[in-house]
Formats: sequence, structure tokens, C-alpha cells
Amino acid sequence: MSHERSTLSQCISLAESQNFADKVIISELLDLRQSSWVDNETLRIGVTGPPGVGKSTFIEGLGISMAQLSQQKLAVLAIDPSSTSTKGSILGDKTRMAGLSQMENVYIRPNPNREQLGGLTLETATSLLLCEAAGYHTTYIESVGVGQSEIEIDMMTDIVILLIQPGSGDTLQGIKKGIMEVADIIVIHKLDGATELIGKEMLNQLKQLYPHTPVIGHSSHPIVNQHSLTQIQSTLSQLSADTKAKRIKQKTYLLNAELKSALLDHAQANDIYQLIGEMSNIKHPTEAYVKLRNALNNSKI
Ligand SMILES: Nc1nc2c(ncn2[C@@H]2O[C@H](COP(=O)(O)OP(=O)(O)OP(=O)(O)O)[C@@H](O)[C@H]2O)c(=O)[nH]1
Ligand SMILES: [Mg+2]
Repeated sequence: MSHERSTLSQCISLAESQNFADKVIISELLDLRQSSWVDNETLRIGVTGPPGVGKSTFIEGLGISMAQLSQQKLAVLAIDPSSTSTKGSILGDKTRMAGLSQMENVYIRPNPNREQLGGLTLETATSLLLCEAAGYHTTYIESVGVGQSEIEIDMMTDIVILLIQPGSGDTLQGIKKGIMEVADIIVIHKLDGATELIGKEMLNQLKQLYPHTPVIGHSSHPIVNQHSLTQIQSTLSQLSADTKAKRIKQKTYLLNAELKSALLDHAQANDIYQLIGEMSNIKHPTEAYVKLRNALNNSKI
């Protein structure tokens, strides 16, 4: 089992590489496993929310409960935003998910957040497919909701769970609208101790503001609230009944993003300025666009 997990880790490292030959290997591997973005019986859950809201601790509680209930394998791709400064991501996530990381049928991949805001990249989508190809039925993607990452988490997962922490200065006005709109489930987290009262107020406000989105209060620490956990699990199983339509849209989005990235890599490899002329001769950005399009029209791409 641990051998299998280390093979999966090696494959994910290859998928994260920018090397073309590595991409060819991964593409062939996924073909071999008949991987498909749309057609399979897996479940992809995005967990997002501001730094420190308790995403990893929440996944630990929910994941342990899911892994105990079924024989199905579960993977977590955690994007740790603090890792660039502390370089402590692996330690951080393994301690936050100490119980899960001990389980036989669980794979946890803590990923350092690279240059992209929120940490999600196209390679994250490929890593997710690799987990599924290795037999992991449910994959969690943990990502902090900053920058454009909320768009991306919605574009990679079947169900987005947004965690909000009461009384942290994350007042409702402070939470970006975009992320509220892509959330399939809103969880008021850390609904315990000193923040319980203010959290309940927030819960009522949100229920009125978003009447069509399930809003659930929950606490994962020091002990997991089993009552709200059950509510979250049953909401998840209702929402997971039909994922196909969303996946079809996602596939178009991801495919276009991959094409743009391939074109850019191709142009860079061929020295883009050889195609469009010296930068100093270009007077405005649209001119660069038009020149490149013309150059591509004349080539056989
Ligand atoms: N009171 C309380 N504390 C919690 C709860 N869940 C997590 N914490 C604490 O909040 C802190 C941050 O938890 P994490 O799970 O690391 O939060 P995170 O959102 O994954 O953090 P980043 O990955 O750094 O964005 C830790 O000290 C946890 O023990 C909860 O339900 N209640
Ligand atoms: Mg975390």
C-alpha cells in the first residue's frame, strides 16, 4: 500500500513538471488508465476559505468519518499557502491531518503553493486525475480562497465547501462575493467556545442572504461535532448525485486553459519575438496580439 502511494507521489511530481517529455508520460499513463474528466463514478470535493479557518482540521474530521464508513479510498491534495514563507507545509498538513494520514486507504499530498495565487494550477487537475487513476474514489482539494482561486476550485471540483470563521474580522462584507456564489455548502466553522454566539448570528444572516445554499454551523476542534458532521455528509451525498453537467463545463474550461498554456510554451520555445519582430518596434499591446495571430495563421498550427 505504501509502495502504491509512493508511486502515486512520483507520478504527481511528474505531472507538476514543466518538462514536455514528462507531460507525454503522464498523458500516456492517463490514457492507459482510461482516465476521463467527465465519465467516472468519483467524487471531487473542494474545501476553501481564508487562511487558518480550519480547512485541514475540517477535512481530517470529515475524511476520517468517510473513510471509516466505506472501503473506498480517499485522497487529499492540500495547497498550503503558508509554505512559501515557512517552508513547513508538509509538517503543517501532516500534523493537522494526523489521524487521516495514518489510515491505510488515505493518501495526502501537501503541495507547496507556487507562484499562482491560491495555489491551484492546471497540474492540480491532472494530479486529481492521477489519484482517481490510482483508485481513489473521493478526492479533496484544499485551497485558500484568495485571488482567482475560487474560480479554479469551482472549475475542478464537483462540490465546493466554503468555510467561514466567525469573529475573525471575516465579516460578511469582507468575504468576496465570487466565492459565496460558487459555494455549494457554506460552513460556519469553529462554532464553539467564545465564538459560538457570534457564529450563530452569522449563520442566521447567511441563511437569509443565501436561501438556496445549505448553511451549516460546525466545529472540528477539540472534538468533531457529530451532529453537524452528519448534516454535512448527507448534504454532500445529495449534491453528489449529479455531477456530469458541471464536469462537462469544466472540461471545456480546462481544455482551453491547457491549449493557451501549450501555445504560450510553443511560442516561448520558438522565441516569440522572431515571429512578431522586436519589442521596441511594437507600439501598443494589441499590435503584438495581431502580429502573433498573423504569424500563427501563416504557420501550420
Ligand atoms: N476552536 C476551534 N479551532 C479550530 C477548529 N478547527 C481548526 N481549529 C484550529 O485552527 C487552527 C488552524 O487550523 P487549520 O486546519 O490548519 O486551518 P487551515 O484553514 O487549513 O489553515 P491554512 O491551510 O494555513 O489556510 C489550528 O490551530 C486548529 O487547531 C474548530 O472547529 N474550532
Ligand atoms: Mg490547511
